Amino acid sequence: MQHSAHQDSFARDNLPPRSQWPEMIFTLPELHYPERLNCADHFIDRHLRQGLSDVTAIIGPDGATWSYADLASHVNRICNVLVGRLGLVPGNRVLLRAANTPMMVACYFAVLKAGGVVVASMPLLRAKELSFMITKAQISHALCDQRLVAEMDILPQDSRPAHRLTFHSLSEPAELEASMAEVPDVFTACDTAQDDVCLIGFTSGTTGVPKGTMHFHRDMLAICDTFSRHVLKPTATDLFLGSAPLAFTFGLGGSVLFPFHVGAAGLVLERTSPPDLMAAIAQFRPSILFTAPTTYRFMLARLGEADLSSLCKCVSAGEALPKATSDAWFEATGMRLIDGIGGTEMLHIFISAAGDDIRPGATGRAVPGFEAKVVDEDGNTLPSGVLGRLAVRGPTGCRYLADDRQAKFVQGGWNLTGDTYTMDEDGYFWYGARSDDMIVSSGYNIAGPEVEAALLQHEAVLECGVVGAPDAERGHVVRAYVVLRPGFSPSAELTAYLQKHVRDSVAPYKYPRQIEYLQILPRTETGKVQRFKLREMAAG
Ligand code: 3UK
Repeated sequence: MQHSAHQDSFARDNLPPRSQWPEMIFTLPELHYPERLNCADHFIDRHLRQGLSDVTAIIGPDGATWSYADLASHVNRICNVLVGRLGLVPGNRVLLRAANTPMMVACYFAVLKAGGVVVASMPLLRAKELSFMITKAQISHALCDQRLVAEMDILPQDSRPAHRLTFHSLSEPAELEASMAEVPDVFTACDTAQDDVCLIGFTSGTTGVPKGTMHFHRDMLAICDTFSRHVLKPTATDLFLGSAPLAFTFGLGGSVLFPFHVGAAGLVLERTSPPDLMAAIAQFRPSILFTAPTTYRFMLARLGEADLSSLCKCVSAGEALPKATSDAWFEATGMRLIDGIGGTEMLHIFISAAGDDIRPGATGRAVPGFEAKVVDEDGNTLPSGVLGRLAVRGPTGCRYLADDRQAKFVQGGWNLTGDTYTMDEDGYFWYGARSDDMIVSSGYNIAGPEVEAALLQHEAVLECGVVGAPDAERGHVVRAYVVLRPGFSPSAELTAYLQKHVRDSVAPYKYPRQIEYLQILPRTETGKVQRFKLREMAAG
C-alpha cells in the first residue's frame, strides 16, 4: 500500500479487511503502473503534454465539440471551484448527477483530478435511493444538473450533502458555470497513490440493497489495458458511442475511459432510446458502439430507418447475448457483435472475444490480464463442459464499501459473479443463467436465458423474459413473457407455435408451458430484464 493522498480517509477505512479481498493479479507488463498515479492526468493532461491539445475529446448531443484542451480547462476550473470555494479535500466523496453531457464528463474528471471520490448517480434515481447512497458513502459535495435537482430538493435534512452546486441550466447560467468563470483554468493534479480509491460505483440493486464497489485510480487504467487494448483494439481515429449512463461502469468505459486512453473521442448523448441512438449514429457517424443486447434487437427491427454504416465495432454487454441476436446482426450488417461479460465489482469486461475469435453463442475467453474458471459449490474447479459457478480474478476486483456481502462475492481469492457458466475445451465460456434465474421444474434445472434464446429465434418474438411460475405439481413451471414484433398479435395459435418452436430447438422439457404477452418488459436503467418483477407477476 502506497502513501495515500487522502486527507479524508473514509474510503480507505471502509475497504474490506485485506484477507477478504480477491487476489489481484498483474500478469501483463502494461498493468504495472507508477506508485503515484492520478488517472485524470493519464486520461486528459497526458494528451496535452503530447501535443494533442486540439484533438477532439468529446462531442455533445447538440454537436458541441470539446478538444482535449477545452476539456482540460473545464476540468481545471471545476477543480478550483471544488477545492477553492467548496473546501473539498482529497478523499471527500462527491455525488454527480446528470445525464451524459460534456459537463458531466468534466465534473467526473475534476473530482478525480482533485483527489476526490466520484459517486455517480443514475439520472432516474429518486430521493430515497439518493439518500441511501449519500448516507452510505458519507457524501459531502454534490454537483447536479439543474434539470435533475428536484429529487435533491426533497432529500431528508440529514442526507443533504453539505455543499451543492447545480450546472448546465437550460434557462439561466447555473451556479457551477458562474463560479467557474471566476477561477483560473489551471490546476495541479492531486498526487494520489495508484491505490487511492477514486470511484464508489453502486450496483443497481435489483436483488437487494445496493452495494458500493470501490475502485482505485489504477483500476481505471487497468480496464483499458485489458479489454480495450487486447480485445477491442481501438485507435485514435475512432469515435465511441455508448448508451449507458456514466454512473453504470459499462458506460464509463465505453463512452469515456476507452476513447481517452488512446486519444480518441467519445460522443455522449442525453437521450439514448433505440430511435435516439439510431438517429445519433446516422448524424455523428461513430465507429464503435457500446450498448445492451435489447438495443441491438430493437435496432434490428428498424434497420432501414437510419444509416448505421459508420459502425465498425459493436460491443454488447449487461445481459447475455443470445446467438439469435448475434446471427441476426451479422446477417444484417456483416459484423459480429463483440459480446463481453463485465460487472460493477470488476469495473468492466473480463470475458470476451472479438473478430475471428468470436464463437457465436459463447461470451468469449478470459480477457488478457484476467483468469476465469468454473467451480462447484465448494470452490473446486470443474472440468470443461460442466455447468457451475463463474469465478474470475484479475487486476481489478470486488471491494465493497462496508458490506458483509464481500464474503459472498469473494471466496478463496476469486470473484464469484453469481452467474452459472460452462467452459469448453478451448477456454470459451458459455452462459447458463444468473444463479437465481435457474428454474427448477419437476426436478429439472432449466436456465431461463436458454429458453429465451430459443424463443428469440422465432420471427414473431422481439423480446422475452422467462421465469418459473409456482405450480402445485411441478414446483415451478416455465413461464415466458413475450413482446411481439410489429405485425404479430397474441393468440392461442401463436402460443402453440412458439411452444412447438422451443420444443424443436432445445430439450422438450424446457418449453414454456405458459406464455403471456406484454407490450414491454420491465427493465433496469442499465438495460437488464427485471426477472424478479416477472417472478412476482408469475407468483401473483
Ligand atoms: C450480467 C452478462 C451474460 C451477469 C457490466 C459490462 O453488467 C454489468 O455490470 P452489472 O454489475 O451486472 C453484472 C452482471 O450482469 N452480464 C453482464 N454482461 C453479460 N451476462 N453475458 C454478458 N455479456 O449476470 C453479470 O454478473 O450491472 C457489463 C461492463 C461493465 C459492467 N458494469
